[in-house]
Amino acid sequence: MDLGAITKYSALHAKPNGLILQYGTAGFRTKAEHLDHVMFRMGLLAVLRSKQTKSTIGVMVTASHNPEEDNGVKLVDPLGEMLAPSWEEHATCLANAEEQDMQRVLIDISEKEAVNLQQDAFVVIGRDTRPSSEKLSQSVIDGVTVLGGQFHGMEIKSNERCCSFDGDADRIVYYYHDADGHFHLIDGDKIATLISSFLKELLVEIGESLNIGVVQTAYANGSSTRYLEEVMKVPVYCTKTGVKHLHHKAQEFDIGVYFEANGHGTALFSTAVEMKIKQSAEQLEDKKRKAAKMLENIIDLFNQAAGDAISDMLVIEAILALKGLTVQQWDALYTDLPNRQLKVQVADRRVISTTDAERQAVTPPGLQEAINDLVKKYKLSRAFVRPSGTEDVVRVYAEADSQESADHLAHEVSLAVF
Ligand code: 16G
Ligand code: ZN
Repeated sequence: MDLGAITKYSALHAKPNGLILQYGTAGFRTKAEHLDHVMFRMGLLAVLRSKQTKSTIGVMVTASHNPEEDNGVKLVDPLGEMLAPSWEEHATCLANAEEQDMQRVLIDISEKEAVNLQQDAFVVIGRDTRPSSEKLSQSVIDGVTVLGGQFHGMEIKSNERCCSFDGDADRIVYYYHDADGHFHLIDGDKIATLISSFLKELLVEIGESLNIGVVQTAYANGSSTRYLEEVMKVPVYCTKTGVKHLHHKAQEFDIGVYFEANGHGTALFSTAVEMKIKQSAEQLEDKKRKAAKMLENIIDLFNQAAGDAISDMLVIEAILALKGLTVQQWDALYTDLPNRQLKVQVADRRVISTTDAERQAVTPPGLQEAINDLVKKYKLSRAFVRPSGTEDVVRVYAEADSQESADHLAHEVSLAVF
């Protein structure tokens, strides 16, 4: 250990005197302004843990769903598991050591854990998009480098296909940055399009005419609905927001593909269809047999109990590979209409009730007429309001032919809600 360098860098990330924090359920979490020293020290600790385990250690800078002004950090052990409990204690000791005691605590930990300081160390650092996260993750990097560890800043190369899951892995979205640095989101609507068109092509190949339907919510981009209905000739149905509504509707078809724009979704196959495809895979010849076999395998890949981001990803990756599609070609199937979502605080969100799968407001009287009049002012436009089922707010959605129009329309509709 280069104690001189540690002292020098630690002073740049000095601990406020007397501040005590605890490594809790989700690591350290508090107001971002109190975390600089913790980040630096967790960088140091991650290096020691990496040297001890002779493996890569993860450091995640986030406070998840906490308010934006909060932040946090947790360490992740080599197999992706939570940090070992004895090291949680070390983390708390190190984070709370006053400036003059910090080095001694660091040496104590490496002695207690018999860390071979000559060992290489490798740390992967992740962070969210909070305003404070960039600087705080830089403090982690300072800690890692001062102890001679190597780190990896995840970086997305242009045109590279990426996908993300939400925390409980029941939502998935794909995305990429194009050569001009523009971000392209491939949401649940485009995933439903890819999956349903692939399934439809296989059915044509097999020579089966089964009824296949796509289920969406009011949040589905108008371009996706138009593409599915007009280009793909697949019937599209709209239900209320929430997986349970989509799932139950999708069960009405031989093959029901459902996705919310936010990435919740899967495909459901009736028992009769599954049997039929199995038979076809055994009885048919050549190309038809091959297509039936492929469909049989794809059916197995879906999680039909619930939308499952991991199995959705495997299905999508299989389809892209089989069709030889790049993420850009997939994205280019249609262009999303610019859209805007807003939320409005009202005294009682229950005064708004809706019908037609949340696309029309029934109460308060006059609201839907007002929305209709606003929508008429813009091209390719659509807007709706609905009370949130998860927060005490009313949600507003608007889409139109340009981002400016979508923004205006959403704003005007939100004023009509008051
Ligand atoms: C819940 C739903 C999600 C829906 C969201 C809408 C499940 C598993 N989750 O998270 O499907 O999109 O609520 O929230 O059904 P909101 O009513 O606040 O707009
Ligand atoms: Zn989820």
